[in-house]
Amino acid sequence: MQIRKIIHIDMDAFYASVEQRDDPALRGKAIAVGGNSGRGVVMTASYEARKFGVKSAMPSGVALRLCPHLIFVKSRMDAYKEASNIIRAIFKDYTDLVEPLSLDEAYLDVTQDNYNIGSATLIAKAIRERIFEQTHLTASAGVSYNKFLAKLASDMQKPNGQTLILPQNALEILAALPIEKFHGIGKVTAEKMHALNIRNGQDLRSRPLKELIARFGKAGHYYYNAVRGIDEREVKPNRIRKSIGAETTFSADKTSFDALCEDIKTIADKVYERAQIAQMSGRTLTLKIKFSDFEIKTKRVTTHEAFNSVKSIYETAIPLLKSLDLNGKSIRLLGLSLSNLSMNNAEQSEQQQNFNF
Ligand code: TTP
Ligand code: MG
Repeated sequence: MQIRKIIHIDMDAFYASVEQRDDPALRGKAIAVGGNSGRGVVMTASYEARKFGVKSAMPSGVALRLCPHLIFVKSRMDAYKEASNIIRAIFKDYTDLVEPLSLDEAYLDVTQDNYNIGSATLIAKAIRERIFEQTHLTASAGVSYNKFLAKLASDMQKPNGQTLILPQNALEILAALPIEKFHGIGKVTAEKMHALNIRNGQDLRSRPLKELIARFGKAGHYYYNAVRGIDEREVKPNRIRKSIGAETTFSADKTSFDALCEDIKTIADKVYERAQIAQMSGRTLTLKIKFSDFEIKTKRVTTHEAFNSVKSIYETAIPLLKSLDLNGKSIRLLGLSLSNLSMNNAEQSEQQQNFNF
């Protein structure tokens, strides 16, 4: 098997850097992106603020106590998305195997790059230079032979740095690594490990697979491999979603219009829930019906405004169902989907983002 070449790129103090770029008065200052009202939290802090201990997810009140001259800046999701689109286009230029993890970071598999450059180190350098030219923002990169190590490496010389972890150095680096720095080991697991006297990679490596699985379930297997520098996870390019839908195949075919309306309600609920999770809404609603003889009919409608409630989906779906000539034919499947999708507005995605971190 060929050794893979993986790059992990992560922008430096991303939201804060965008704010400092766009407002010269903020440059060189301790700033935090986020609200400083009662329940506000710091989304990210500039490196000047980090010196005082200000960090992501910290309540704003705590941050102000640590750094009284901290300047709070309201987030501007659109500006971050714009920068994110630019960096993603740069990544795609070098390889199709790009897996974004969030707006500001992605894995790239450059085992075979589009330009036949052949060196992941050179590619990472070129990408960082292009990012700076096109966005005036800096990025750090990690280069290694798997995702786990590439991600670890990108954090080792932040900001504006690049680190290579070669197979022959991986074990030594991992042995010395504090357990809470392992990607995939959260706060709770780290505490559990501390209680078991596992404090660094070396401690973790001394534990048998059986014990790790018994203590941590499936994740135990991942930890066991990761600490040995083994991580076979592929770089998976995210597909662009074209539609969000749900459908039901009935256990017994149905003919009653009223019964079908009830089902539509349940399906509309499901579709709306999925759209919420994806933070997307669509302007086209499609109803799909499969008859008992497997004939399929669809009917769709496109509206000016996106469907933003279960009610709007349901109330549009019912006339669609009516307009299909059912003629008492029995139906085995009913489905609804939204297409013509767009991302929900900035504030909503922002809230969602905070949950995700
Ligand atoms: P990160 O890459 O984790 O952080 P960062 O880019 O600000 O800093 P670093 O130089 O250490 O990489 O996250 C990227 C952006 O995601 C960050 O700028 C703001 C946002 N974010 C939140 O909104 N809440 C959070 O808890 C975290 C960690 C990040
Ligand atoms: Mg970052």
